[in-house]
Amino acid sequence: MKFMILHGPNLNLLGKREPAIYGSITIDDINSSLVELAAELGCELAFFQSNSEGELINAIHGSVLECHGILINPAAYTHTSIAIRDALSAVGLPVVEVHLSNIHRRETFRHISMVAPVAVGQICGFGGDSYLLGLRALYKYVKNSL
Ligand code: CA2
Repeated sequence: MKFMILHGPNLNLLGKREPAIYGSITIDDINSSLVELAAELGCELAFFQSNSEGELINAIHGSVLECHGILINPAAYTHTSIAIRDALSAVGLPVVEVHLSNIHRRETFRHISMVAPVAVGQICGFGGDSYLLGLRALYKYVKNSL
């Protein structure tokens, strides 16, 4: 089993800017912890981060050839991108949406997710652990549907 891990815009800055909001964890720390978990579960991962909506959409399209599911933190595109939602819906792979922060406790514009209706589920508010919980959930979901 292989899963695509997608990180949206500005997540490359994690741990380098605004630690008061997003903590000191970096995207490399998150990816390393996912690699460890994947070894425990016995699955493979592919990683992609982009600040560009189109590049994220191309990565979603590419996932269908080699992946069984997508774990995505669409970052600010969560709240705006019908194009990313349409791409996820079009490829038809199971999707788990994750966020470091609890988007429902923040500004009202973050309460809406374009992606959630096409995802199996959403995990938010647990910092870097949101990704680990999300991978476990996605792995189990796919395993149960094979
Ligand atoms: O909590 C999350 O994971 C978010 O997806 C993060 C997004 C935000 O727009 C979403 O509402 C919730 C922002 C990612 C920006 O990351 C930064 C990291 C360091 C410094 C500045 C931004």
